[in-house]
Amino acid sequence: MAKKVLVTGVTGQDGAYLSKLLLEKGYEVYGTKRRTSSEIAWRLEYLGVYKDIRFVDLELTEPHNIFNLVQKYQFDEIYNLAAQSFVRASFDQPLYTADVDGIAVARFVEAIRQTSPQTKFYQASTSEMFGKIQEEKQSETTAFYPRSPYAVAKLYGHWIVVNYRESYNMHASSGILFNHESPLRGEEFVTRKITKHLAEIHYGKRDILELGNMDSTRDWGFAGDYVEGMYLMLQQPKADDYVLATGETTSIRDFVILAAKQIGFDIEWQGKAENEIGIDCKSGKTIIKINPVHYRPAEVDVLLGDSSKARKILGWKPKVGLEKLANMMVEADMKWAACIEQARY
Ligand code: NAP
Ligand code: F7E
Repeated sequence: MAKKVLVTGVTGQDGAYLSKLLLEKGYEVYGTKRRTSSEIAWRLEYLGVYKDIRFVDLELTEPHNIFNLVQKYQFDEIYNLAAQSFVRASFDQPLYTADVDGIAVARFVEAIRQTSPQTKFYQASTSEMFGKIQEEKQSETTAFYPRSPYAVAKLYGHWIVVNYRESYNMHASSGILFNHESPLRGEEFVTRKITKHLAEIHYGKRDILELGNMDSTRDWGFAGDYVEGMYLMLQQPKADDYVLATGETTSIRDFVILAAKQIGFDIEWQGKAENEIGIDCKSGKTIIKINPVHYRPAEVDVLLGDSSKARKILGWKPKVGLEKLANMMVEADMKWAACIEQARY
């Protein structure tokens, strides 16, 4: 009989890639949607799996939604990917973020403990928990120092998973994933914003790409690689926590240069801080400006992951490097921008 799996947040980037992987492995995939979800289909349709998902309603802030779902379906595995995942927004919605990204995790593990103890659980933890980094390369043993309400909420989710595993011997694992991107990345996140806006500028459909702090650096991988790591975590005899990362870190500015080059722009930077601009040398036009509205009250300056444990125990490693990742995103956004009425705007 096919294994039954629940993917919360199936309409998001990781949910789409993970559900495709699990369907290929023969799972019966249940995916959650909210009544308020506006465009539930586009990522799943892009990957050609929409029709294969069994949709169930779930609003994470409703405690009984989680309890009823866990009890009713007796899943073999649950991947909890649903979250308010935008760090900047968490500064404006700290309590909502705490509920969705923190307390809801406790609702899941408690529902599993009470009603479906055989269910294996994956929690989507994050490198944002390292925040103001305490070691040059961050691993499972690095101390956390969260720098946003998002990271604080995720830290609660992370520790409640550890606590339930240790208290009740549950198969509950936490993946501490560094940034991972794709053509399906939400438009509010910086890599996708860059590839999308530059593609629109190329086709004359936008004048300026506005950014915030270009000096922070991130360890960016490809989402398709990272969902394989999630799956591998739940196939282990014992649950544990694992970092997934590429081991390379790149500044926002360098990602802009990389994507711009792939589109055919040649950027020259002028000015400093809020007055910095990026000029396309070929056209002489200013196409990048700083808008301080994108600055965060507290920034995570550098993230650089050490995923040796996952590489050794799970046999996991990322296959797609940054140049190829940027290229995948640029190609998709160039297609969408060229044909704007079909694009996701
Ligand atoms: P995403 O694209 O923003 O997707 C988030 C998903 O959560 C969407 O399906 C969204 O549903 C759902 N959701 C949000 N609030 C909800 C609520 N109150 N009730 C039910 N569902 C809700 O995120 P992602 O990039 O795929 O990331 C997946 C998970 O990994 C998240 O937990 C994120 O925090 C974590 N993470 C991501 C990264 C990364 O670099 N991508 C790195 C580390 C950890 P709607 O479609 O209805 O909005
Ligand atoms: O920002 C800077 C910004 O929003 C990256 C989420 O998936 O990964 C993601 O969180 C950096 C920050 O991702 C803009 O200040 C400059 O330093 O793409 P981001 P994030 O905050 O790292 C982690 C691992 C998660 O868990 C999260 O769920 O880019 N930046 N200018 C900008 N960022 C945005 N969004 N927009 C700008 O205009």
